[in-house]
Formats: sequence, structure tokens, C-alpha cells
Amino acid sequence: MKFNFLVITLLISSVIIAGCSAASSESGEHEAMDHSNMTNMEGMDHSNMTDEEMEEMNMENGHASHTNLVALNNSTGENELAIPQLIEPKDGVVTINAQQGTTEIFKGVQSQTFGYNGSFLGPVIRVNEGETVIFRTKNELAEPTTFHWHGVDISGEGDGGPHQLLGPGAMEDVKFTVRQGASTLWFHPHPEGSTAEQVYKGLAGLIYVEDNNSKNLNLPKEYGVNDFPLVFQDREFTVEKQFDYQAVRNDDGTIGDTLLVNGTINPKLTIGKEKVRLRLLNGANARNYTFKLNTGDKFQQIASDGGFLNSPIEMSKITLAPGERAEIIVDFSKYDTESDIALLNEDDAILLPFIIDEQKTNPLQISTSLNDFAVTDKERNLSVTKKLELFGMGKMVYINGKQFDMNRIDFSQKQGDTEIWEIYNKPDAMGGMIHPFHIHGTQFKVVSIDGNEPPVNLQGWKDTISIEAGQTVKLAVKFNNKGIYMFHCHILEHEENGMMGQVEVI
Ligand SMILES: [Cu+2]
Repeated sequence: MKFNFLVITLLISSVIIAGCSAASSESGEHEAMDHSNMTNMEGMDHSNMTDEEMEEMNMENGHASHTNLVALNNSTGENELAIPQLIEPKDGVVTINAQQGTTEIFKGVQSQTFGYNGSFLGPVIRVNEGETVIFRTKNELAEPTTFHWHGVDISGEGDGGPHQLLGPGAMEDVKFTVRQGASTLWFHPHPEGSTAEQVYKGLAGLIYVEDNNSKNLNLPKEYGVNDFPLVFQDREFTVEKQFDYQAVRNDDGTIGDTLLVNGTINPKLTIGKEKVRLRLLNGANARNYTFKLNTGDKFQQIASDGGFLNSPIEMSKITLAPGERAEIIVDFSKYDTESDIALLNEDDAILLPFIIDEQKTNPLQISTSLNDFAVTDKERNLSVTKKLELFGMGKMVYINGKQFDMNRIDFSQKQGDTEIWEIYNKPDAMGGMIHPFHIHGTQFKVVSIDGNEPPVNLQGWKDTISIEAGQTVKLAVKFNNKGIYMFHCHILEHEENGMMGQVEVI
């Protein structure tokens, strides 16, 4: 206990120190920025805040800065991990129903939950590049929802943003052709004002896109055998073992002490003595996860949000902010059945213990060339045409000084044109916090972070990028379809509090 406390204290201090130094080194540079297309800038320096607002901000800051003050309990490994059902289009159609029901998360107790095609969470939908698919969506909830396809290259109309609200009982066919490469994407609701709560209660599922490349590569690809989806979500339960979202809601991101992986509490995963592919999704409302092995051994990252990296990258840990994904390969062939091996969080909380089976398979030589991703010289030399400034905490979160308005289009962009979006996370007097920035309907390229080439595991397709206070990132953004798309912070409570804007692709 004392040790944990010390670690947390050190973490907080280092975040504060890091925040401050980032703020001071950045401020000069950004005074020179052209913010002529921004309005309400004075709102950003807190000068027009009331005392009450300032007090709220200070209080929020106590929770704040993403130091994740509520620690995660260790997984005891009591329960075998649930593996979501894998579904594929039948005659081109995939049926997806948003439902409510009850789920036995804790033994002998029924918790009220939401799910897709079931009472809790959703299936994995597997589609192929080039395939034309109809997602036949139905809202069987007692409240409005939408079906948003996070990371999917799809028209604005089909994207399932706040404009595509489906009332209780309503159905909608979303037809699109899969025009992107192999990737691990996901889907969740996006109704204005209740996204965070609906996700919290269990609305989230995965989409696997496969292509000729992914089918031919030497990679573990047997679903539920050596290729596993892992959806990480922390939750807070009442004494009655229910979700009471409104009671635990936090304006800077609702976190909990209890981890669910694929909806399983205290999970363990039994695997063979072989190389295993883990498709990680941070499906939390707000918590960042930093994954590492308890042995200190390295693993290989093979994919980012939107597809394969060019080659596997050796990593000893990987951080994912809410909305981000990564695929990693862990080599279990070097361990034996007695090995004590687990996936840990940064603070050493046990996320997922592994049980190694006797079973041995032929050693797999992982392909070394996976993709041909590149930021081109042309893209690198494009000038910035969209500037976004993220700022604030709690209820006072802004993009370019504004909060979300469904009737306001913030930007427009031409279909097929690549533009450079520059996103600056402006620190406040207290340091500021990380905002995971997500753009709908596209996969973008990270051109630079604070003027430097991004780390090698961000040199791949992304749809969500974690931006630290004081950081400036440049993204090369192209939309292949038309329509209205959201861009927002993927801390779902920030999104809900207005940290969201709209780009119209014409
Ligand atoms: Cu945010």
C-alpha cells in the first residue's frame, strides 16, 4: 500500500513538473501562431471566468491531469476471458441490435447492462476489403442512440455521428464498401449527451477488416486461439454491483477501480506455447493504459489504429489513450506451464494473467514486412490549413475557444484533398491535461509531434492521437467520402461537455 502511494505521489509530481516545463517551452512559440480564424480566444485565458467557474476548475484539477488517482484493482484471474462472438456478413448483411439486458458480471448477481446482439458489449464483425456490406442496425433500447463506426472510411451519412439519431425501435441500413486495409476498428454509440453513459453501460464492439495482405502474412490469425480481441474498460460498481453512471460521472473522465476485459471481471487468458496476437482496444471512457509484461520481456507491435506498421517493432510497453488500438505479438513459446506471466498496467496493476497450456504448435516466423505506409515528401511540405487549439478541463473544454454546436460547421474540406491539421493542446496555469484527439470517417498520418518525426509506432494509420499538454501535432488528413464528420476529444465526458467540432467534406 505504502509503495503504491509513493508511486502515485511520484507520478503526480512528475506529471506536474512535466506539464509545467512543457508549458513554458511552448508558450513562446505559440504566441506567434496565427489564430485569426479563431473566435472567443479571450475565453481561453480564464479572464472571463466567474469565481465559481474558477473554483470548479481548481476542484476538477484535483482529480485531474489524467493521473488516474483511482487505482485499478489487480485481476485475480478467477474467470476465463470471454471471447466475443465473431460474425461475418451473410448475403452482404450484418445485423446489429442495440439492446438492454442483464449480465452476470459478478457470480450470482445480475447487473443491468447494454450490449449489441446480446446483453453486454458486442460481437467482432469481420469484413473484407472490397466487400460491400450492409450494417442492418436496430435500436432496441428505450432511448435514442446512434451506431458510430470508429475508424471506418465511410460517408458522413453512414458514420453514425450525433446527426444520425435512431429513436427506440428504429432501424437503419448502413451500406458501404470496405475501402481500407486490414485493421482493428470498433463501433460504439454517439448520441449527443449520452455517448459516455451508453458506452459505460456496455455499448462497444470491434470490427476487423481483413485484406489479401493480412491473409497472406505470417501472423497468428486463428480467432480465439492465437488471435484475441482485448477490450479494456474500467468501471465503478455500486454495492449492489450495478453501474450507476450518473453517480460516478466525472467531468474530466469517468474512471473506476474495477477492470473488465471483454466484459470479464478478474479475467485470465489460457493460451498455447506459441506466438499470440493480442488486439488491444482502450475502450475506457477516460483512463489511459500502459501495457507491459510482468517479466519485463519485450513484445512486438504490429499494428496501430488503422492498419499494420511497416514492420514489427520491439516494445517493452505501450500506452493507449481512450479510443486507440494496437496489435501486439507476445511470444509465449519461451515460457512454460509454470511461468508466472501477466499483462500489467504502468503502475503494476495486474490486468490479465496468462495460463500457458501444454499445447505446442509449430514455431511461427512472423513476417518482417507488413505494410508500405509512408508520409510522402509532398505531405510533409504541405502548409498548415487547419489550426485547432484544445483547451480546458471539466465542463470548460474548448476547441478553438468554442464548444460543440450541432448547427455550426467549423471547417470544410474537399473530398480527396489532403490537408495538414495542426492541433495544439494549450496548457493552463495548472499544467493542463492529455486529450486524445479523434477524427471521424478517416485514417490520418502523423506528420510531426512538436516538429519532430513521430515515434516509430505512430508511423502508421491513426484515427485517434493522444496529445499531451503543450504538444503540437501535425496530421495529414484526407477524407475519401463526403458528409459531416465529428472531430473531438475521446475522453467521452470531454466530448460530451462540448470538446467537439464538425468538418464538412464537400
Ligand atoms: Cu479531453
